[in-house]
Amino acid sequence: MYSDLKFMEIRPNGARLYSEFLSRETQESLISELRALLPSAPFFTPRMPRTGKPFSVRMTNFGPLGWVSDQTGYRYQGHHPVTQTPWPPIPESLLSIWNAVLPEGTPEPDACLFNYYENNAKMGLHRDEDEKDFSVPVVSISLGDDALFRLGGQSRKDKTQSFRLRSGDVLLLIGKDRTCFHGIDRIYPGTSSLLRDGGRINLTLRRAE
Ligand code: MD3
Ligand code: FE
Repeated sequence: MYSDLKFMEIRPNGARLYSEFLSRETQESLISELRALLPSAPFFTPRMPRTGKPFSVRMTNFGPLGWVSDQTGYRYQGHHPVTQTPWPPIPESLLSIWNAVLPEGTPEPDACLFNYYENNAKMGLHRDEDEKDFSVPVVSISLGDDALFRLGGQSRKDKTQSFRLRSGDVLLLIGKDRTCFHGIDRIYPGTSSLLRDGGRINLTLRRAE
C-alpha cells in the first residue's frame, strides 16, 4: 500500500518527516472518512486545567481512549466529554499509516487525537506525557493548510527548530524525540485546497496505556 518510504531524519535517531507521504487521492478519501465520523464524535473545545481558558484548537478522538483537557486536568478517557458516548474506532486507513512507518511488533495505537486548527489557532509548547510508555512512538498526520511546527528539546529552555508541515506529511516521533517539547506557532491560511472551508487537521496516533 505505502511503498514510497523516503523520509528526512530531522534529528539523528529521532524525529522523521515523511514529506507528502499521502497522495492527494489518499488525503481526499481520508477527509471523507473523517467527515463521516464527525457526527458520532463532534469537535469539542478543550480548556486549560485550573484557568479554564479555552484552547484555540478544537478536538475529537477515535479509539478506545481519547485525550481530553478541562478545568480539572489532562487525561485519557473512553468517552466523549459532551455526548458521553464511546469514541468511534480508529479507522483502518489510519492504522495502516502507523503500520507502514513502524516495524512489525510495535504495539498498536489505542488513541487517535483529531485536532482542527482554524486560521488563527495555535498550540503552545508542551510535551506529550499523559501516556504510560514513552518507548512507543507517536505518529502525526497533517492535512489541509500548512503549519509552522516547532520542535525543542527535553527542557523547555532548550533551543528549538522550526519546520513547515504540509498536507499529506507524516511525522514520526521516535527515540528521545518522543518526549521533546513541541508546538504549532501558526497556520498559513490558503496554502491547501484540500479542505473546502480551509484550516488544518492533525491526527496523532498514540499508545496511551
Ligand atoms: C513531538 N499536535 O496534539 S503534531 C498534540 O500539529 C500536538 O496538532 C500538534 O502536539 C499538531 O499533542 C503537533 C506533531 C507532534 C506530535 C506529537 C509529538 C510532535 C511531537 C510528540 C512528541 C514530540
Ligand atoms: Fe503534542
